[in-house]
Amino acid sequence: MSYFPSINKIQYEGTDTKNMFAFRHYNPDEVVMGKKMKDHLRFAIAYWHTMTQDGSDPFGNPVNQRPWFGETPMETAKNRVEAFFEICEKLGAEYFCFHDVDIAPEGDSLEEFFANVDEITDLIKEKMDQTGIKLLWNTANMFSNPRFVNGAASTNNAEVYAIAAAQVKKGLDISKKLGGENYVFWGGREGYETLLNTNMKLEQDNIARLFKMAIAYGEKIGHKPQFLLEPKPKEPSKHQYDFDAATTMAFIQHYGLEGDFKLNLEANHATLAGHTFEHEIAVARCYDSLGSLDANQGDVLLGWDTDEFPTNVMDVTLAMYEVLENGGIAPGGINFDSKVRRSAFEAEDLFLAHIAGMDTFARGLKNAAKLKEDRFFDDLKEERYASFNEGLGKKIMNDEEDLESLYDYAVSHEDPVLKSSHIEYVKNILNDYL
Ligand code: XUL
Ligand code: CO
Repeated sequence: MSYFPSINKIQYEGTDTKNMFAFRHYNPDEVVMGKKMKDHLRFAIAYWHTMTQDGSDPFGNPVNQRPWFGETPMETAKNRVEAFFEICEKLGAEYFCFHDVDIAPEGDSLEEFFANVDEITDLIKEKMDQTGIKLLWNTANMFSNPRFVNGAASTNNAEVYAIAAAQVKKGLDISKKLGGENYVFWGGREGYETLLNTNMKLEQDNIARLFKMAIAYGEKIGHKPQFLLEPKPKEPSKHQYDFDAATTMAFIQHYGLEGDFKLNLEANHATLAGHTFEHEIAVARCYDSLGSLDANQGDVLLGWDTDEFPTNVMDVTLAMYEVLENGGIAPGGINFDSKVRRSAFEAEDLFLAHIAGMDTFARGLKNAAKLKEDRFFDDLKEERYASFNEGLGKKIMNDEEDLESLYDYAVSHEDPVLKSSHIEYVKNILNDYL
Protein backbone atom coordinates (compact mmCIF):
# COMPACT_ATOMS: atom_id res chain seq x y z
CA MET A 1 0.00 0.00 0.00
CA SER A 2 1.34 3.42 -0.92
CA TYR A 3 0.37 6.72 0.67
CA PHE A 4 2.11 8.71 -2.06
CA PRO A 5 1.50 6.76 -5.28
CA SER A 6 2.21 9.76 -7.51
CA ILE A 7 5.64 10.44 -5.99
CA ASN A 8 8.62 8.36 -7.12
CA LYS A 9 11.98 8.07 -5.42
CA ILE A 10 13.47 11.57 -5.45
CA GLN A 11 16.44 11.76 -7.84
CA TYR A 12 19.22 14.29 -8.29
CA GLU A 13 18.49 16.25 -11.49
CA GLY A 14 20.62 19.40 -11.10
CA THR A 15 19.58 23.05 -11.15
CA ASP A 16 18.14 23.02 -14.69
CA THR A 17 15.32 20.69 -13.71
CA LYS A 18 11.71 21.91 -13.69
CA ASN A 19 10.64 18.87 -11.63
CA MET A 20 9.52 19.99 -8.14
CA PHE A 21 10.15 16.48 -6.81
CA ALA A 22 13.87 16.33 -7.62
CA PHE A 23 17.07 17.25 -5.82
CA ARG A 24 18.81 20.21 -7.36
CA HIS A 25 22.01 19.96 -5.27
CA TYR A 26 21.86 16.83 -3.11
CA ASN A 27 23.49 14.02 -5.03
CA PRO A 28 23.88 11.29 -2.37
CA ASP A 29 26.75 9.35 -3.96
CA GLU A 30 28.74 12.37 -5.17
CA VAL A 31 32.12 12.46 -3.43
CA VAL A 32 33.08 15.63 -1.59
CA MET A 33 36.49 15.72 0.12
CA GLY A 34 36.88 11.95 -0.18
CA LYS A 35 33.46 11.02 1.23
CA LYS A 36 29.99 10.56 -0.24
CA MET A 37 27.59 13.42 0.43
CA LYS A 38 25.16 11.09 2.17
CA ASP A 39 27.91 9.97 4.58
CA HIS A 40 28.89 13.54 5.38
CA LEU A 41 25.29 14.56 6.01
CA ARG A 42 23.67 11.45 7.55
CA PHE A 43 20.18 12.93 7.07
CA ALA A 44 17.45 11.93 9.51
CA ILE A 45 13.70 12.58 9.36
CA ALA A 46 11.92 13.64 12.56
CA TYR A 47 8.82 11.55 13.24
CA TRP A 48 7.08 14.29 15.23
CA HIS A 49 7.05 17.14 12.70
CA THR A 50 6.52 14.83 9.75
CA MET A 51 3.86 12.48 11.13
CA THR A 52 2.06 14.19 14.02
CA GLN A 53 2.19 17.94 13.41
CA ASP A 54 -1.28 19.16 12.41
CA GLY A 55 -0.54 22.76 11.39
CA SER A 56 -2.51 24.33 14.23
CA ASP A 57 -1.23 27.41 16.03
CA PRO A 58 -2.46 29.27 19.14
CA PHE A 59 -5.01 31.08 16.94
CA GLY A 60 -5.89 28.47 14.35
CA ASN A 61 -7.29 24.96 14.01
CA PRO A 62 -5.45 22.06 12.34
CA VAL A 63 -4.98 22.51 8.57
CA ASN A 64 -2.65 19.73 7.52
CA GLN A 65 -4.11 17.17 5.12
CA ARG A 66 -2.68 13.76 5.94
CA PRO A 67 -3.74 10.48 4.32
CA TRP A 68 -2.96 8.18 7.23
CA PHE A 69 -5.77 8.72 9.73
CA GLY A 70 -7.48 5.48 10.84
CA GLU A 71 -10.52 4.55 12.94
CA THR A 72 -8.62 4.36 16.25
CA PRO A 73 -5.44 5.99 17.61
CA MET A 74 -3.64 2.63 17.33
CA GLU A 75 -4.74 2.18 13.70
CA THR A 76 -3.46 5.69 12.91
CA ALA A 77 -0.18 4.86 14.65
CA LYS A 78 0.24 1.75 12.50
CA ASN A 79 -0.60 3.63 9.30
CA ARG A 80 1.95 6.25 10.26
CA VAL A 81 4.73 3.67 10.35
CA GLU A 82 3.91 2.65 6.75
CA ALA A 83 3.68 6.23 5.53
CA PHE A 84 6.81 7.32 7.42
CA PHE A 85 9.06 4.68 5.94
CA GLU A 86 7.68 5.43 2.48
CA ILE A 87 8.66 9.09 2.96
CA CYS A 88 12.16 8.22 4.27
CA GLU A 89 12.79 5.74 1.46
CA LYS A 90 11.57 8.05 -1.30
CA LEU A 91 13.72 10.90 0.06
CA GLY A 92 16.70 8.59 0.46
CA ALA A 93 17.09 9.55 4.14
CA GLU A 94 18.95 6.76 5.89
CA TYR A 95 18.13 7.74 9.50
CA PHE A 96 15.17 8.80 11.62
CA CYS A 97 14.41 10.12 15.11
CA PHE A 98 11.37 9.96 17.37
CA HIS A 99 9.90 10.64 20.81
CA ASP A 100 8.02 7.78 22.47
CA VAL A 101 4.70 9.68 22.24
CA ASP A 102 5.14 10.33 18.49
CA ILE A 103 4.91 6.68 17.57
CA ALA A 104 2.26 5.27 19.94
CA PRO A 105 -0.88 6.55 21.73
CA GLU A 106 -0.50 7.09 25.48
CA GLY A 107 -3.79 5.32 26.25
CA ASP A 108 -5.22 5.40 29.77
CA SER A 109 -2.20 4.23 31.77
CA LEU A 110 1.56 4.03 31.60
CA GLU A 111 1.27 0.27 31.19
CA GLU A 112 -1.01 0.64 28.20
CA PHE A 113 1.33 3.24 26.70
CA PHE A 114 4.36 0.97 27.01
CA ALA A 115 2.42 -1.96 25.52
CA ASN A 116 1.49 0.29 22.56
CA VAL A 117 5.14 1.33 22.21
CA ASP A 118 6.16 -2.36 22.13
CA GLU A 119 3.62 -3.16 19.44
CA ILE A 120 4.55 -0.21 17.23
CA THR A 121 8.30 -0.70 17.63
CA ASP A 122 7.80 -4.30 16.40
CA LEU A 123 6.39 -2.79 13.18
CA ILE A 124 9.14 -0.17 13.04
CA LYS A 125 11.78 -2.86 13.43
CA GLU A 126 10.27 -4.83 10.54
CA LYS A 127 10.40 -1.72 8.36
CA MET A 128 13.99 -0.97 9.41
CA ASP A 129 15.03 -4.51 8.48
CA GLN A 130 13.25 -4.26 5.10
CA THR A 131 14.62 -0.84 4.15
CA GLY A 132 18.00 -0.60 5.92
CA ILE A 133 16.90 2.73 7.44
CA LYS A 134 18.53 3.24 10.87
CA LEU A 135 17.61 4.93 14.14
CA LEU A 136 19.78 8.02 14.67
CA TRP A 137 18.17 8.68 18.05
CA ASN A 138 15.05 8.35 20.11
CA THR A 139 14.00 10.23 23.21
CA ALA A 140 11.26 10.31 25.83
CA ASN A 141 8.72 13.13 25.67
CA MET A 142 8.72 14.31 29.28
CA PHE A 143 7.12 17.69 28.64
CA SER A 144 3.68 17.36 26.93
CA ASN A 145 1.72 15.32 29.47
CA PRO A 146 0.11 17.53 32.18
CA ARG A 147 1.90 15.51 34.87
CA PHE A 148 5.11 17.27 33.80
CA VAL A 149 3.76 20.74 34.52
CA ASN A 150 6.51 21.26 37.14
CA GLY A 151 9.23 19.41 35.23
CA ALA A 152 10.28 15.79 34.79
CA ALA A 153 13.76 15.10 36.21
CA SER A 154 13.56 18.56 37.81
CA THR A 155 10.08 18.06 39.27
CA ASN A 156 9.18 18.81 42.88
CA ASN A 157 7.17 15.56 42.99
CA ALA A 158 9.04 12.28 43.53
CA GLU A 159 6.30 10.18 41.89
CA VAL A 160 6.49 12.26 38.72
CA TYR A 161 10.27 11.67 38.84
CA ALA A 162 9.59 7.92 38.89
CA ILE A 163 7.39 8.21 35.77
CA ALA A 164 10.12 10.15 33.96
CA ALA A 165 12.61 7.43 34.95
CA ALA A 166 10.23 4.74 33.67
CA GLN A 167 9.99 6.50 30.30
CA VAL A 168 13.78 6.74 30.08
CA LYS A 169 14.11 3.01 30.92
CA LYS A 170 11.58 2.18 28.20
CA GLY A 171 13.38 4.57 25.83
CA LEU A 172 16.65 2.73 26.36
CA ASP A 173 14.94 -0.65 25.95
CA ILE A 174 13.57 0.40 22.56
CA SER A 175 16.90 2.02 21.64
CA LYS A 176 18.49 -1.39 22.20
CA LYS A 177 15.72 -3.17 20.28
CA LEU A 178 16.13 -0.83 17.28
CA GLY A 179 19.92 -0.39 17.45
CA GLY A 180 19.73 3.35 18.20
CA GLU A 181 23.09 5.06 17.68
CA ASN A 182 22.37 7.98 20.02
CA TYR A 183 19.86 8.76 22.79
CA VAL A 184 18.70 12.36 23.31
CA PHE A 185 17.59 14.30 26.37
CA TRP A 186 15.92 17.63 25.72
CA GLY A 187 14.60 19.22 28.88
CA GLY A 188 11.62 21.26 27.74
CA ARG A 189 10.27 21.46 31.28
CA GLU A 190 13.64 21.15 33.04
CA GLY A 191 13.78 24.76 34.09
CA TYR A 192 11.71 27.11 36.15
CA GLU A 193 9.03 29.72 35.99
CA THR A 194 10.20 31.69 39.03
CA LEU A 195 13.06 31.34 41.50
CA LEU A 196 10.65 32.32 44.30
CA ASN A 197 9.62 28.66 44.76
CA THR A 198 12.54 26.84 43.09
CA ASN A 199 15.39 24.87 44.64
CA MET A 200 17.77 25.13 41.71
CA LYS A 201 20.50 22.97 43.26
CA LEU A 202 18.11 20.13 44.13
CA GLU A 203 16.59 20.21 40.64
CA GLN A 204 19.93 20.14 38.82
CA ASP A 205 21.28 17.40 41.12
CA ASN A 206 18.19 15.32 40.31
CA ILE A 207 18.57 15.83 36.55
CA ALA A 208 22.18 14.60 36.79
CA ARG A 209 20.99 11.70 38.95
CA LEU A 210 18.57 10.57 36.23
CA PHE A 211 21.35 10.80 33.61
CA LYS A 212 23.59 8.63 35.79
CA MET A 213 20.77 6.09 36.15
CA ALA A 214 20.47 6.06 32.33
CA ILE A 215 24.20 5.44 31.91
CA ALA A 216 24.09 2.65 34.50
CA TYR A 217 21.03 1.03 32.90
CA GLY A 218 22.64 1.17 29.42
CA GLU A 219 25.66 -0.63 30.84
CA LYS A 220 23.43 -3.20 32.53
CA ILE A 221 21.55 -4.10 29.34
CA GLY A 222 24.71 -3.98 27.23
CA HIS A 223 23.54 -1.13 25.02
CA LYS A 224 25.56 2.05 24.95
CA PRO A 225 24.18 4.72 22.60
CA GLN A 226 25.99 8.06 22.57
CA PHE A 227 23.99 10.13 25.07
CA LEU A 228 23.18 13.64 23.85
CA LEU A 229 21.93 16.69 25.70
CA GLU A 230 20.09 19.31 23.62
CA PRO A 231 20.40 22.92 24.78
CA LYS A 232 17.58 25.45 24.47
CA PRO A 233 17.27 28.65 26.52
CA LYS A 234 13.49 28.88 26.88
CA GLU A 235 10.12 27.70 25.54
CA PRO A 236 8.19 25.98 26.97
CA SER A 237 9.92 26.79 30.31
CA LYS A 238 10.66 30.45 30.91
CA HIS A 239 14.23 29.56 31.84
CA GLN A 240 15.65 26.18 30.83
CA TYR A 241 18.74 24.87 32.62
CA ASP A 242 20.46 23.76 29.39
CA PHE A 243 20.48 27.34 28.14
CA ASP A 244 23.13 27.00 25.44
CA ALA A 245 26.16 24.87 24.53
CA ALA A 246 28.49 26.54 27.05
CA THR A 247 26.00 26.31 29.95
CA THR A 248 25.24 22.69 29.10
CA MET A 249 28.95 21.85 28.98
CA ALA A 250 29.38 23.35 32.46
CA PHE A 251 26.57 21.07 33.69
CA ILE A 252 28.07 18.02 31.97
CA GLN A 253 31.50 18.71 33.43
CA HIS A 254 30.27 19.67 36.91
CA TYR A 255 28.50 16.32 37.24
CA GLY A 256 31.32 14.32 35.62
CA LEU A 257 29.22 13.20 32.64
CA GLU A 258 31.69 14.15 29.90
CA GLY A 259 32.66 10.55 29.12
CA ASP A 260 29.06 9.65 28.21
CA PHE A 261 27.37 12.86 27.06
CA LYS A 262 27.84 15.10 24.04
CA LEU A 263 25.66 17.87 22.62
CA ASN A 264 22.76 17.79 20.15
CA LEU A 265 22.68 21.32 18.79
CA GLU A 266 19.72 22.93 17.09
CA ALA A 267 19.92 26.00 14.86
CA ASN A 268 16.76 27.72 16.14
CA HIS A 269 17.72 27.03 19.76
CA ALA A 270 21.04 28.77 19.10
CA THR A 271 19.31 31.89 17.80
CA LEU A 272 16.88 31.89 20.76
CA ALA A 273 19.95 31.93 23.02
CA GLY A 274 21.34 34.92 21.12
CA HIS A 275 23.95 32.90 19.25
CA THR A 276 24.53 31.74 15.71
CA PHE A 277 24.36 28.02 14.89
CA GLU A 278 28.06 28.01 14.00
CA HIS A 279 28.87 29.56 17.38
CA GLU A 280 27.17 26.69 19.20
CA ILE A 281 28.93 24.09 17.03
CA ALA A 282 32.27 25.84 17.56
CA VAL A 283 31.76 25.81 21.35
CA ALA A 284 30.99 22.07 21.25
CA ARG A 285 34.08 21.51 19.11
CA CYS A 286 36.28 23.35 21.62
CA TYR A 287 35.13 20.84 24.27
CA ASP A 288 35.37 17.84 21.92
CA SER A 289 31.64 17.39 22.47
CA LEU A 290 29.90 17.81 19.13
CA GLY A 291 27.34 15.01 19.00
CA SER A 292 24.59 15.66 16.45
CA LEU A 293 22.63 18.48 14.81
CA ASP A 294 18.93 19.38 14.66
CA ALA A 295 18.58 21.24 11.38
CA ASN A 296 16.09 24.09 11.09
CA GLN A 297 16.06 27.87 11.15
CA GLY A 298 14.23 30.58 13.03
CA ASP A 299 12.79 33.84 11.80
CA VAL A 300 14.76 36.99 12.62
CA LEU A 301 11.52 38.87 13.22
CA LEU A 302 10.03 36.34 15.65
CA GLY A 303 11.22 35.50 19.16
CA TRP A 304 10.08 31.89 19.35
CA ASP A 305 11.04 28.48 18.02
CA THR A 306 9.56 28.50 14.51
CA ASP A 307 11.40 25.31 13.41
CA GLU A 308 11.43 26.28 9.73
CA PHE A 309 13.11 24.08 7.17
CA PRO A 310 16.66 25.39 6.63
CA THR A 311 17.04 27.39 3.40
CA ASN A 312 19.66 29.99 4.37
CA VAL A 313 22.76 29.03 2.37
CA MET A 314 25.19 31.28 4.25
CA ASP A 315 24.16 29.97 7.69
CA VAL A 316 24.30 26.35 6.59
CA THR A 317 27.68 26.85 4.87
CA LEU A 318 29.19 28.18 8.09
CA ALA A 319 27.61 25.35 10.11
CA MET A 320 28.90 22.72 7.69
CA TYR A 321 32.36 24.30 7.80
CA GLU A 322 32.39 23.64 11.55
CA VAL A 323 31.26 20.06 10.92
CA LEU A 324 34.14 19.53 8.46
CA GLU A 325 36.54 21.04 11.00
CA ASN A 326 35.21 18.49 13.48
CA GLY A 327 36.16 15.68 11.13
CA GLY A 328 32.47 14.86 10.55
CA ILE A 329 29.35 14.36 12.63
CA ALA A 330 29.09 10.54 13.01
CA PRO A 331 27.72 8.80 15.02
CA GLY A 332 25.46 11.86 15.02
CA GLY A 333 23.67 13.15 11.95
CA ILE A 334 21.61 15.98 10.55
CA ASN A 335 18.05 15.60 11.77
CA PHE A 336 15.36 17.85 10.28
CA ASP A 337 13.71 19.11 13.45
CA SER A 338 11.70 21.28 11.06
CA LYS A 339 8.05 21.67 10.23
CA VAL A 340 6.19 22.87 7.16
CA ARG A 341 4.57 26.29 7.39
CA ARG A 342 0.83 26.41 8.04
CA SER A 343 0.19 27.51 4.47
CA ALA A 344 1.99 24.41 3.11
CA PHE A 345 -0.73 22.00 4.25
CA GLU A 346 -0.73 19.34 1.53
CA ALA A 347 0.90 16.02 2.39
CA GLU A 348 3.27 16.30 -0.56
CA ASP A 349 4.70 19.50 0.97
CA LEU A 350 6.48 17.12 3.36
CA PHE A 351 8.59 16.03 0.38
CA LEU A 352 9.13 19.54 -1.01
CA ALA A 353 10.21 20.82 2.41
CA HIS A 354 12.72 18.03 3.00
CA ILE A 355 14.07 18.42 -0.55
CA ALA A 356 14.64 22.14 0.20
CA GLY A 357 16.43 21.33 3.45
CA MET A 358 18.54 18.57 1.95
CA ASP A 359 19.49 20.71 -1.07
CA THR A 360 20.46 23.58 1.24
CA PHE A 361 22.70 21.29 3.31
CA ALA A 362 24.24 19.84 0.14
CA ARG A 363 25.08 23.38 -1.00
CA GLY A 364 26.42 24.21 2.45
CA LEU A 365 28.62 21.10 2.39
CA LYS A 366 30.01 21.86 -1.08
CA ASN A 367 30.65 25.51 -0.20
CA ALA A 368 32.34 24.53 3.07
CA ALA A 369 34.53 21.98 1.28
CA LYS A 370 35.64 24.64 -1.22
CA LEU A 371 36.42 27.06 1.62
CA LYS A 372 38.49 24.32 3.25
CA GLU A 373 40.27 23.31 0.04
CA ASP A 374 41.12 26.96 -0.71
CA ARG A 375 42.30 27.42 2.90
CA PHE A 376 40.05 30.51 3.00
CA PHE A 377 39.62 30.59 6.79
CA ASP A 378 42.84 28.69 7.50
CA ASP A 379 45.03 31.31 5.82
CA LEU A 380 43.01 34.18 7.27
CA LYS A 381 43.36 32.85 10.81
CA GLU A 382 46.96 31.76 10.39
CA GLU A 383 47.93 35.28 9.41
CA ARG A 384 45.77 36.84 12.14
CA TYR A 385 47.48 34.85 14.90
CA ALA A 386 50.95 34.86 13.30
CA SER A 387 52.45 36.74 16.28
CA PHE A 388 52.13 33.53 18.31
CA ASN A 389 54.32 31.57 15.88
CA GLU A 390 57.67 33.11 16.78
CA GLY A 391 59.58 35.12 19.35
CA LEU A 392 57.51 36.32 22.30
CA GLY A 393 54.25 34.70 21.10
CA LYS A 394 55.88 31.30 20.67
CA LYS A 395 57.30 31.48 24.20
CA ILE A 396 53.82 32.34 25.57
CA MET A 397 52.35 29.36 23.71
CA ASN A 398 55.11 27.12 25.10
CA ASP A 399 54.29 28.28 28.65
CA GLU A 400 57.80 29.73 28.95
CA GLU A 401 56.60 33.16 30.14
CA ASP A 402 55.12 34.38 33.42
CA LEU A 403 53.67 37.67 34.68
CA GLU A 404 57.09 39.05 35.66
CA SER A 405 58.83 38.24 32.40
CA LEU A 406 55.89 39.67 30.42
CA TYR A 407 55.97 42.78 32.64
CA ASP A 408 59.65 43.27 31.81
CA TYR A 409 58.92 42.80 28.10
CA ALA A 410 55.94 45.19 28.10
CA VAL A 411 57.68 48.08 29.88
CA SER A 412 60.79 47.84 27.73
CA HIS A 413 59.00 47.92 24.34
CA GLU A 414 57.03 50.53 22.40
CA ASP A 415 53.26 50.06 21.90
CA PRO A 416 52.74 47.40 19.17
CA VAL A 417 51.67 48.34 15.63
CA LEU A 418 48.27 46.72 14.96
CA LYS A 419 46.85 45.54 11.61
CA SER A 420 43.41 46.18 10.16
CA SER A 421 41.13 43.15 9.81
CA HIS A 422 39.88 44.28 6.37
CA ILE A 423 36.79 42.33 7.46
CA GLU A 424 34.46 43.90 4.87
CA TYR A 425 36.76 42.61 2.13
CA VAL A 426 36.71 39.15 3.77
CA LYS A 427 32.89 39.11 3.81
CA ASN A 428 32.76 40.26 0.20
CA ILE A 429 34.99 37.38 -0.92
CA LEU A 430 33.07 34.91 1.29
CA ASN A 431 29.92 35.76 -0.69
CA ASP A 432 31.68 34.47 -3.82
CA TYR A 433 31.58 30.97 -2.27
CA LEU A 434 27.80 30.91 -2.01
C1 XUL B 1 12.08 21.22 20.92
C2 XUL B 1 13.04 20.26 20.31
C3 XUL B 1 12.74 18.82 20.54
C4 XUL B 1 13.96 17.98 20.69
C5 XUL B 1 13.67 16.56 21.07
O1 XUL B 1 12.39 22.54 20.66
O2 XUL B 1 13.95 20.64 19.63
O3 XUL B 1 11.95 18.37 19.49
O4 XUL B 1 14.74 17.97 19.54
O5 XUL B 1 12.86 16.46 22.18
CO1 CO C 1 15.40 19.62 18.53
